[in-house]
Amino acid sequence: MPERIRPLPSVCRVDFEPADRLRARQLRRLQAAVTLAYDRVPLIRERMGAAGVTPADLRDIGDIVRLPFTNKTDLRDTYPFGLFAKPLRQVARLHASSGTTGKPIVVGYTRRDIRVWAEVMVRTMAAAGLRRGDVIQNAYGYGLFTGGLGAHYGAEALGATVIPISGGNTERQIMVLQDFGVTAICCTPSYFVHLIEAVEAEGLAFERMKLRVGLFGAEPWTEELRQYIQERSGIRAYDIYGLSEIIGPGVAAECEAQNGLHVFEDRFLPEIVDPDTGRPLPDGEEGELVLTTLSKEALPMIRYRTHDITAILPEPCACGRTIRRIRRIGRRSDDMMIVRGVNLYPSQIEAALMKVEQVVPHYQILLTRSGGLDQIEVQVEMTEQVFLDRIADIEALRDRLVAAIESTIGLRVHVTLVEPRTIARSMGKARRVIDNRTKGDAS
Ligand code: DLL
Repeated sequence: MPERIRPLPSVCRVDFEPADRLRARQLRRLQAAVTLAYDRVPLIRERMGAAGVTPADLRDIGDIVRLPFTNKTDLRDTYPFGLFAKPLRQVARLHASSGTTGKPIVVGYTRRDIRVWAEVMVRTMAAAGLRRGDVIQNAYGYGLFTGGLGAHYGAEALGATVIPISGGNTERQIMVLQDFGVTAICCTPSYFVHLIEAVEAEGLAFERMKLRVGLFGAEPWTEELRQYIQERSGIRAYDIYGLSEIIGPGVAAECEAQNGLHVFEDRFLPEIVDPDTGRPLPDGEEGELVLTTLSKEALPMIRYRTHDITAILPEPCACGRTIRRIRRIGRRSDDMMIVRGVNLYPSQIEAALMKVEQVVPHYQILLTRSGGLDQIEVQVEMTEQVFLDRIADIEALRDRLVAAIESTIGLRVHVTLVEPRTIARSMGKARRVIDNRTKGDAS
Protein backbone atom coordinates (compact mmCIF):
# COMPACT_ATOMS: atom_id res chain seq x y z
CA MET A 1 0.00 0.00 0.00
CA PRO A 2 1.31 3.50 -0.73
CA GLU A 3 2.80 5.38 2.21
CA ARG A 4 0.25 8.20 1.90
CA ILE A 5 -2.57 6.01 3.21
CA ARG A 6 -0.33 4.28 5.73
CA PRO A 7 1.09 7.23 7.69
CA LEU A 8 3.69 6.64 10.39
CA PRO A 9 2.30 6.49 13.94
CA SER A 10 2.85 9.76 15.80
CA VAL A 11 5.25 8.16 18.34
CA CYS A 12 7.73 7.82 15.44
CA ARG A 13 8.09 11.60 15.13
CA VAL A 14 11.00 11.62 17.57
CA ASP A 15 12.96 9.34 15.20
CA PHE A 16 13.18 12.28 12.78
CA GLU A 17 13.83 15.07 15.28
CA PRO A 18 16.73 17.53 14.74
CA ALA A 19 19.88 16.30 16.49
CA ASP A 20 20.15 19.26 18.91
CA ARG A 21 16.64 18.70 20.20
CA LEU A 22 17.40 15.02 20.69
CA ARG A 23 20.62 15.82 22.59
CA ALA A 24 18.76 18.20 24.92
CA ARG A 25 16.12 15.55 25.59
CA GLN A 26 18.80 12.93 26.24
CA LEU A 27 20.61 15.15 28.74
CA ARG A 28 17.43 15.95 30.65
CA ARG A 29 16.51 12.29 30.84
CA LEU A 30 20.04 11.18 31.71
CA GLN A 31 20.15 13.55 34.67
CA ALA A 32 16.80 12.24 35.93
CA ALA A 33 17.76 8.57 35.37
CA VAL A 34 21.08 8.88 37.17
CA THR A 35 19.48 10.80 40.03
CA LEU A 36 16.89 8.05 40.45
CA ALA A 37 19.52 5.29 40.45
CA TYR A 38 21.80 7.27 42.80
CA ASP A 39 18.99 7.94 45.26
CA ARG A 40 17.45 4.48 45.25
CA VAL A 41 20.06 1.84 44.32
CA PRO A 42 22.76 1.36 46.98
CA LEU A 43 25.24 -0.31 44.60
CA ILE A 44 25.06 2.61 42.13
CA ARG A 45 25.42 5.14 44.93
CA GLU A 46 28.47 3.33 46.30
CA ARG A 47 30.12 3.02 42.89
CA MET A 48 29.49 6.65 42.03
CA GLY A 49 30.82 7.64 45.42
CA ALA A 50 34.00 5.64 44.80
CA ALA A 51 34.37 7.32 41.40
CA GLY A 52 33.88 10.73 43.03
CA VAL A 53 30.90 11.68 40.90
CA THR A 54 27.36 12.81 41.75
CA PRO A 55 24.31 13.32 39.49
CA ALA A 56 24.97 17.08 39.64
CA ASP A 57 28.23 16.53 37.74
CA LEU A 58 26.32 15.59 34.58
CA ARG A 59 26.24 18.86 32.71
CA ASP A 60 26.69 17.47 29.25
CA ILE A 61 25.96 14.13 27.55
CA GLY A 62 29.74 13.60 27.26
CA ASP A 63 29.98 13.57 31.07
CA ILE A 64 28.48 10.08 31.00
CA VAL A 65 32.01 8.66 30.70
CA ARG A 66 32.61 9.70 34.32
CA LEU A 67 30.00 7.20 35.51
CA PRO A 68 30.98 3.66 36.53
CA PHE A 69 29.89 0.66 34.41
CA THR A 70 27.27 -1.90 35.39
CA ASN A 71 27.78 -5.59 34.55
CA LYS A 72 25.76 -8.76 34.36
CA THR A 73 27.52 -9.95 37.52
CA ASP A 74 26.05 -6.95 39.39
CA LEU A 75 22.58 -8.25 38.56
CA ARG A 76 23.60 -11.76 39.60
CA ASP A 77 25.20 -10.60 42.86
CA THR A 78 22.12 -8.62 43.84
CA TYR A 79 19.63 -11.31 42.74
CA PRO A 80 16.70 -10.98 42.46
CA PHE A 81 15.75 -7.30 42.96
CA GLY A 82 18.88 -5.59 44.28
CA LEU A 83 19.24 -3.08 41.45
CA PHE A 84 15.55 -2.14 41.38
CA ALA A 85 14.88 1.54 41.99
CA LYS A 86 11.21 1.03 42.87
CA PRO A 87 9.57 -1.13 45.53
CA LEU A 88 7.90 -4.28 44.23
CA ARG A 89 4.51 -2.73 44.90
CA GLN A 90 5.19 -0.32 42.00
CA VAL A 91 6.53 -3.03 39.72
CA ALA A 92 3.82 -4.14 37.30
CA ARG A 93 5.69 -7.02 35.70
CA LEU A 94 8.78 -9.18 36.05
CA HIS A 95 10.66 -10.98 33.29
CA ALA A 96 13.79 -13.08 33.55
CA SER A 97 16.51 -14.17 31.18
CA SER A 98 17.72 -17.70 31.63
CA GLY A 99 21.43 -17.66 32.24
CA THR A 100 23.41 -20.65 31.07
CA THR A 101 24.37 -21.36 34.64
CA GLY A 102 22.62 -20.86 37.94
CA LYS A 103 19.97 -18.28 38.67
CA PRO A 104 18.42 -16.09 35.98
CA ILE A 105 18.68 -12.32 35.70
CA VAL A 106 15.41 -10.77 36.92
CA VAL A 107 14.15 -7.55 35.34
CA GLY A 108 11.19 -5.38 36.35
CA TYR A 109 8.91 -2.79 34.76
CA THR A 110 6.59 -0.15 36.17
CA ARG A 111 3.37 0.53 34.28
CA ARG A 112 5.09 3.45 32.64
CA ASP A 113 8.06 1.28 31.64
CA ILE A 114 5.61 -1.05 29.92
CA ARG A 115 4.09 1.88 28.01
CA VAL A 116 7.54 3.02 26.92
CA TRP A 117 8.36 -0.54 25.86
CA ALA A 118 5.22 -0.68 23.69
CA GLU A 119 6.21 2.70 22.21
CA VAL A 120 9.70 1.55 21.17
CA MET A 121 8.19 -1.62 19.71
CA VAL A 122 5.72 0.48 17.69
CA ARG A 123 8.73 2.40 16.36
CA THR A 124 10.47 -0.94 15.63
CA MET A 125 7.51 -2.29 13.67
CA ALA A 126 6.78 0.98 11.88
CA ALA A 127 10.43 1.19 10.76
CA ALA A 128 9.94 -2.16 9.00
CA GLY A 129 6.88 -0.75 7.21
CA LEU A 130 4.20 -2.29 9.46
CA ARG A 131 1.05 -0.33 10.24
CA ARG A 132 -2.48 -0.66 11.59
CA GLY A 133 -4.13 -3.31 9.46
CA ASP A 134 -1.17 -5.65 9.44
CA VAL A 135 -1.71 -9.16 10.81
CA ILE A 136 1.26 -10.10 12.98
CA GLN A 137 2.05 -13.69 13.92
CA ASN A 138 4.10 -13.43 17.08
CA ALA A 139 6.16 -16.60 17.35
CA TYR A 140 8.58 -15.31 19.97
CA GLY A 141 8.16 -17.29 23.18
CA TYR A 142 5.63 -15.91 25.66
CA GLY A 143 6.61 -16.18 29.29
CA LEU A 144 9.63 -14.96 31.19
CA PHE A 145 11.45 -14.34 27.88
CA THR A 146 10.91 -10.72 26.84
CA GLY A 147 10.39 -11.48 23.13
CA GLY A 148 6.76 -12.64 23.29
CA LEU A 149 5.10 -9.98 25.43
CA GLY A 150 7.43 -7.24 24.19
CA ALA A 151 6.40 -7.74 20.55
CA HIS A 152 2.78 -8.40 21.59
CA TYR A 153 2.22 -5.07 23.32
CA GLY A 154 4.00 -3.27 20.48
CA ALA A 155 1.80 -4.89 17.84
CA GLU A 156 -1.34 -3.98 19.79
CA ALA A 157 -0.22 -0.39 20.30
CA LEU A 158 0.49 -0.16 16.56
CA GLY A 159 -3.13 -1.08 15.93
CA ALA A 160 -2.24 -4.31 14.18
CA THR A 161 -4.00 -7.64 14.62
CA VAL A 162 -1.72 -9.79 16.75
CA ILE A 163 -1.75 -13.57 16.87
CA PRO A 164 -0.08 -14.66 20.15
CA ILE A 165 0.96 -18.09 18.92
CA SER A 166 4.28 -18.13 20.86
CA GLY A 167 7.17 -20.40 19.81
CA GLY A 168 7.07 -23.98 18.58
CA ASN A 169 4.41 -26.24 17.09
CA THR A 170 5.53 -25.72 13.53
CA GLU A 171 2.51 -27.35 11.90
CA ARG A 172 0.16 -24.98 13.64
CA GLN A 173 2.41 -22.03 12.75
CA ILE A 174 2.08 -22.95 9.08
CA MET A 175 -1.69 -23.38 9.30
CA VAL A 176 -2.04 -19.92 10.88
CA LEU A 177 0.38 -18.40 8.36
CA GLN A 178 -1.76 -19.74 5.54
CA ASP A 179 -5.27 -19.29 6.87
CA PHE A 180 -5.23 -16.07 8.94
CA GLY A 181 -3.94 -13.67 6.30
CA VAL A 182 -0.69 -13.10 8.19
CA THR A 183 1.37 -10.23 6.75
CA ALA A 184 4.28 -10.20 9.25
CA ILE A 185 5.98 -12.69 11.52
CA CYS A 186 8.15 -12.22 14.60
CA CYS A 187 10.57 -15.01 15.58
CA THR A 188 14.25 -15.85 15.71
CA PRO A 189 15.93 -16.04 12.30
CA SER A 190 16.95 -19.66 12.94
CA TYR A 191 13.34 -20.62 13.63
CA PHE A 192 12.21 -18.93 10.43
CA VAL A 193 14.77 -21.00 8.49
CA HIS A 194 13.12 -24.04 10.02
CA LEU A 195 9.68 -22.72 8.99
CA ILE A 196 10.86 -22.21 5.39
CA GLU A 197 11.98 -25.81 5.29
CA ALA A 198 8.71 -27.07 6.80
CA VAL A 199 6.59 -25.00 4.39
CA GLU A 200 8.53 -26.42 1.45
CA ALA A 201 8.29 -29.98 2.83
CA GLU A 202 4.50 -29.65 2.93
CA GLY A 203 4.51 -28.65 -0.72
CA LEU A 204 3.24 -25.16 0.15
CA ALA A 205 4.52 -21.89 -1.28
CA PHE A 206 5.14 -18.51 0.32
CA GLU A 207 4.06 -16.83 -2.91
CA ARG A 208 0.52 -17.95 -2.22
CA MET A 209 0.57 -16.44 1.29
CA LYS A 210 0.25 -12.79 2.32
CA LEU A 211 3.41 -12.78 4.41
CA ARG A 212 5.74 -9.94 3.40
CA VAL A 213 7.79 -8.97 6.47
CA GLY A 214 9.78 -10.79 9.17
CA LEU A 215 11.11 -9.17 12.36
CA PHE A 216 14.02 -11.34 13.33
CA GLY A 217 16.28 -11.04 16.34
CA ALA A 218 17.28 -12.39 19.76
CA GLU A 219 20.37 -14.10 18.28
CA PRO A 220 23.18 -13.17 15.91
CA TRP A 221 22.57 -13.76 12.20
CA THR A 222 24.46 -12.75 9.12
CA GLU A 223 23.75 -10.72 5.99
CA GLU A 224 24.21 -13.99 4.09
CA LEU A 225 21.41 -15.57 6.10
CA ARG A 226 19.19 -12.57 5.36
CA GLN A 227 19.76 -13.09 1.63
CA TYR A 228 18.94 -16.78 1.97
CA ILE A 229 15.71 -16.04 3.89
CA GLN A 230 14.60 -13.31 1.48
CA GLU A 231 15.29 -15.40 -1.60
CA ARG A 232 13.65 -18.53 -0.31
CA SER A 233 10.54 -16.90 1.15
CA GLY A 234 10.16 -13.70 -0.85
CA ILE A 235 9.65 -11.64 2.32
CA ARG A 236 11.72 -8.70 3.63
CA ALA A 237 13.74 -9.78 6.65
CA TYR A 238 14.52 -7.08 9.26
CA ASP A 239 16.96 -7.28 12.12
CA ILE A 240 15.68 -6.22 15.56
CA TYR A 241 17.85 -6.02 18.66
CA GLY A 242 17.43 -5.80 22.38
CA LEU A 243 18.27 -7.39 25.70
CA SER A 244 16.31 -8.10 28.87
CA GLU A 245 18.53 -5.99 31.11
CA ILE A 246 17.75 -2.87 29.09
CA ILE A 247 14.08 -3.60 28.23
CA GLY A 248 13.84 -6.62 25.89
CA PRO A 249 13.29 -6.21 22.13
CA GLY A 250 12.91 -2.55 21.14
CA VAL A 251 16.42 -1.18 21.75
CA ALA A 252 17.36 -0.90 18.06
CA ALA A 253 15.80 -1.89 14.76
CA GLU A 254 16.37 -1.77 11.03
CA CYS A 255 14.37 0.52 8.77
CA GLU A 256 13.43 -0.23 5.19
CA ALA A 257 16.96 0.70 4.07
CA GLN A 258 18.16 -2.51 5.85
CA ASN A 259 21.51 -0.94 6.51
CA GLY A 260 22.19 -0.91 10.24
CA LEU A 261 19.83 -0.70 13.21
CA HIS A 262 18.49 2.64 14.46
CA VAL A 263 18.94 2.91 18.21
CA PHE A 264 15.96 4.45 20.00
CA GLU A 265 18.47 6.74 21.58
CA ASP A 266 16.00 9.10 23.21
CA ARG A 267 15.32 6.09 25.49
CA PHE A 268 18.62 4.16 25.46
CA LEU A 269 21.90 6.00 25.17
CA PRO A 270 24.52 4.02 23.24
CA GLU A 271 28.29 4.18 23.67
CA ILE A 272 31.02 2.03 22.18
CA VAL A 273 33.98 1.08 24.36
CA ASP A 274 37.08 -1.02 24.01
CA PRO A 275 35.97 -4.42 25.41
CA ASP A 276 39.32 -4.93 27.18
CA THR A 277 39.98 -1.51 28.66
CA GLY A 278 36.52 0.06 28.79
CA ARG A 279 37.95 3.14 27.06
CA PRO A 280 35.31 5.02 24.98
CA LEU A 281 35.78 4.67 21.22
CA PRO A 282 34.78 7.22 18.56
CA ASP A 283 31.81 6.73 16.21
CA GLY A 284 32.59 4.33 13.40
CA GLU A 285 34.98 2.21 15.45
CA GLU A 286 34.06 -1.31 16.42
CA GLY A 287 33.82 -2.19 20.10
CA GLU A 288 31.48 -3.25 22.88
CA LEU A 289 28.05 -1.64 23.05
CA VAL A 290 27.32 0.03 26.39
CA LEU A 291 23.77 1.18 27.05
CA THR A 292 22.22 3.56 29.58
CA THR A 293 18.45 3.59 30.02
CA LEU A 294 17.16 7.16 29.94
CA SER A 295 13.63 6.64 31.20
CA LYS A 296 13.38 3.21 32.84
CA GLU A 297 11.90 3.52 36.32
CA ALA A 298 11.89 0.05 37.90
CA LEU A 299 15.36 -0.99 36.78
CA PRO A 300 17.47 1.92 35.56
CA MET A 301 20.70 0.71 33.98
CA ILE A 302 23.71 2.96 34.00
CA ARG A 303 26.43 2.20 31.40
CA TYR A 304 25.50 -1.46 31.10
CA ARG A 305 28.17 -3.61 29.41
CA THR A 306 26.23 -5.65 26.84
CA HIS A 307 29.21 -7.69 25.53
CA ASP A 308 27.68 -7.21 22.08
CA ILE A 309 30.20 -6.04 19.49
CA THR A 310 29.19 -3.37 16.98
CA ALA A 311 29.97 0.18 15.84
CA ILE A 312 27.93 3.38 15.77
CA LEU A 313 27.31 4.45 12.17
CA PRO A 314 27.29 8.23 12.26
CA GLU A 315 26.35 8.81 8.60
CA PRO A 316 22.74 9.87 7.96
CA CYS A 317 20.40 7.09 6.84
CA ALA A 318 18.48 7.16 3.56
CA CYS A 319 15.20 6.83 5.48
CA GLY A 320 15.58 10.30 7.05
CA ARG A 321 15.62 9.11 10.66
CA THR A 322 18.04 11.20 12.68
CA ILE A 323 18.53 8.68 15.48
CA ARG A 324 21.87 7.00 14.93
CA ARG A 325 22.42 3.44 13.75
CA ILE A 326 24.56 0.59 14.96
CA ARG A 327 26.00 -2.06 12.68
CA ARG A 328 24.34 -5.49 12.82
CA ILE A 329 25.61 -7.41 15.86
CA GLY A 330 27.65 -10.28 14.51
CA ARG A 331 29.26 -11.43 17.70
CA ARG A 332 29.67 -11.04 21.43
CA SER A 333 32.97 -10.33 23.14
CA ASP A 334 32.44 -13.55 25.10
CA ASP A 335 31.65 -15.93 22.23
CA MET A 336 35.13 -15.88 20.76
CA MET A 337 36.69 -19.30 20.21
CA ILE A 338 40.44 -19.65 20.08
CA VAL A 339 41.42 -22.61 17.95
CA ARG A 340 45.09 -23.25 17.30
CA GLY A 341 45.85 -19.65 18.12
CA VAL A 342 43.25 -18.24 15.73
CA ASN A 343 40.38 -16.15 17.11
CA LEU A 344 37.08 -16.98 15.52
CA TYR A 345 33.36 -16.43 15.93
CA PRO A 346 30.32 -18.53 15.00
CA SER A 347 29.06 -15.81 12.64
CA GLN A 348 32.22 -16.11 10.51
CA ILE A 349 31.50 -19.80 10.03
CA GLU A 350 27.89 -19.03 9.10
CA ALA A 351 28.94 -16.40 6.57
CA ALA A 352 31.40 -18.86 4.97
CA LEU A 353 28.90 -21.72 4.79
CA MET A 354 26.20 -19.57 3.23
CA LYS A 355 28.50 -18.67 0.35
CA VAL A 356 28.49 -22.28 -0.81
CA GLU A 357 25.61 -23.38 -3.00
CA GLN A 358 23.40 -26.27 -1.92
CA VAL A 359 23.91 -25.50 1.76
CA VAL A 360 21.03 -25.03 4.17
CA PRO A 361 21.75 -22.94 7.26
CA HIS A 362 21.55 -25.81 9.71
CA TYR A 363 24.93 -26.15 11.28
CA GLN A 364 26.62 -26.65 14.60
CA ILE A 365 30.13 -26.02 15.82
CA LEU A 366 31.65 -28.64 18.12
CA LEU A 367 34.64 -27.75 20.24
CA THR A 368 36.72 -30.44 21.93
CA ARG A 369 40.19 -30.58 23.44
CA SER A 370 42.64 -33.22 22.51
CA GLY A 371 46.33 -33.38 23.38
CA GLY A 372 46.00 -29.95 25.01
CA LEU A 373 44.86 -28.45 21.71
CA ASP A 374 41.43 -27.10 20.87
CA GLN A 375 39.78 -28.96 18.01
CA ILE A 376 36.89 -27.64 16.00
CA GLU A 377 34.41 -29.60 13.95
CA VAL A 378 31.71 -27.97 11.87
CA GLN A 379 28.69 -30.16 11.26
CA VAL A 380 26.58 -29.10 8.31
CA GLU A 381 23.33 -30.70 7.28
CA MET A 382 22.93 -32.01 3.76
CA THR A 383 19.77 -31.22 1.84
CA GLU A 384 17.68 -34.23 0.73
CA GLN A 385 19.00 -33.57 -2.75
CA VAL A 386 22.66 -33.70 -1.74
CA PHE A 387 22.01 -36.70 0.48
CA LEU A 388 20.90 -38.67 -2.57
CA ASP A 389 23.95 -37.61 -4.58
CA ARG A 390 26.92 -39.83 -5.36
CA ILE A 391 29.59 -40.11 -2.66
CA ALA A 392 32.03 -38.24 -4.91
CA ASP A 393 29.63 -35.28 -5.17
CA ILE A 394 29.16 -35.22 -1.42
CA GLU A 395 32.90 -35.23 -0.90
CA ALA A 396 33.30 -32.42 -3.39
CA LEU A 397 30.74 -30.38 -1.47
CA ARG A 398 32.59 -31.03 1.77
CA ASP A 399 35.84 -29.86 0.18
CA ARG A 400 34.13 -26.67 -1.00
CA LEU A 401 32.93 -26.01 2.56
CA VAL A 402 36.39 -26.59 4.03
CA ALA A 403 37.85 -24.20 1.45
CA ALA A 404 35.16 -21.55 2.07
CA ILE A 405 35.80 -21.63 5.82
CA GLU A 406 39.56 -21.57 5.33
CA SER A 407 39.37 -18.53 3.10
CA THR A 408 37.26 -16.72 5.72
CA ILE A 409 39.10 -17.58 8.93
CA GLY A 410 42.46 -18.73 7.67
CA LEU A 411 42.18 -22.11 9.33
CA ARG A 412 41.49 -25.58 7.92
CA VAL A 413 38.75 -27.10 10.01
CA HIS A 414 37.12 -30.48 10.00
CA VAL A 415 33.72 -30.41 8.26
CA THR A 416 31.25 -33.27 8.64
CA LEU A 417 28.19 -33.46 6.42
CA VAL A 418 25.35 -34.95 8.41
CA GLU A 419 22.01 -36.36 7.28
CA PRO A 420 19.04 -34.08 6.72
CA ARG A 421 17.19 -33.05 9.91
CA THR A 422 19.75 -34.43 12.35
CA ILE A 423 20.76 -31.11 13.88
CA ALA A 424 18.27 -30.14 16.58
CA ARG A 425 15.85 -27.37 15.57
CA SER A 426 15.36 -24.67 18.14
CA MET A 427 12.02 -22.94 18.67
CA GLY A 428 13.86 -19.89 20.00
CA LYS A 429 17.55 -19.04 20.11
CA ALA A 430 19.62 -21.58 18.18
CA ARG A 431 22.48 -23.31 19.95
CA ARG A 432 25.28 -22.98 17.42
CA VAL A 433 28.27 -23.95 19.54
CA ILE A 434 28.62 -27.13 21.61
CA ASP A 435 31.67 -26.65 23.77
CA ASN A 436 32.97 -29.94 25.19
CA ARG A 437 36.40 -28.55 25.99
CA THR A 438 35.87 -28.47 29.74
CA LYS A 439 34.82 -32.11 29.81
CA GLY A 440 38.42 -33.17 30.16
CA ASP A 441 41.19 -33.83 27.71
CA ALA A 442 40.26 -36.63 25.36
CA SER A 443 43.91 -37.51 24.71
O1 DLL B 1 16.84 -11.70 23.08
C1 DLL B 1 15.46 -9.75 23.47
C2 DLL B 1 14.93 -9.87 22.07
C3 DLL B 1 13.78 -10.58 21.83
C4 DLL B 1 15.57 -9.21 21.03
C5 DLL B 1 13.28 -10.67 20.55
C6 DLL B 1 15.07 -9.27 19.75
C7 DLL B 1 13.93 -10.01 19.51
P1 DLL B 1 17.87 -11.68 25.90
O2 DLL B 1 17.29 -13.04 25.93
O3 DLL B 1 18.18 -11.00 27.18
O4 DLL B 1 16.91 -10.69 25.14
O5 DLL B 1 19.18 -11.77 25.00
C8 DLL B 1 19.90 -10.60 24.69
O6 DLL B 1 20.69 -11.61 22.62
O7 DLL B 1 22.71 -9.21 24.34
C9 DLL B 1 22.53 -10.24 22.12
O8 DLL B 1 23.71 -10.94 22.46
C10 DLL B 1 21.51 -11.20 21.54
N1 DLL B 1 20.69 -10.55 20.52
C11 DLL B 1 19.45 -10.03 20.66
N2 DLL B 1 19.03 -9.52 19.46
C12 DLL B 1 20.05 -9.70 18.57
C13 DLL B 1 20.26 -9.38 17.21
C14 DLL B 1 16.45 -10.83 23.84
N3 DLL B 1 19.32 -8.79 16.46
C15 DLL B 1 21.10 -10.94 23.83
N4 DLL B 1 21.46 -9.69 16.66
C16 DLL B 1 21.83 -9.72 23.36
C17 DLL B 1 22.42 -10.29 17.39
C18 DLL B 1 21.11 -10.34 19.27
N5 DLL B 1 22.28 -10.62 18.67
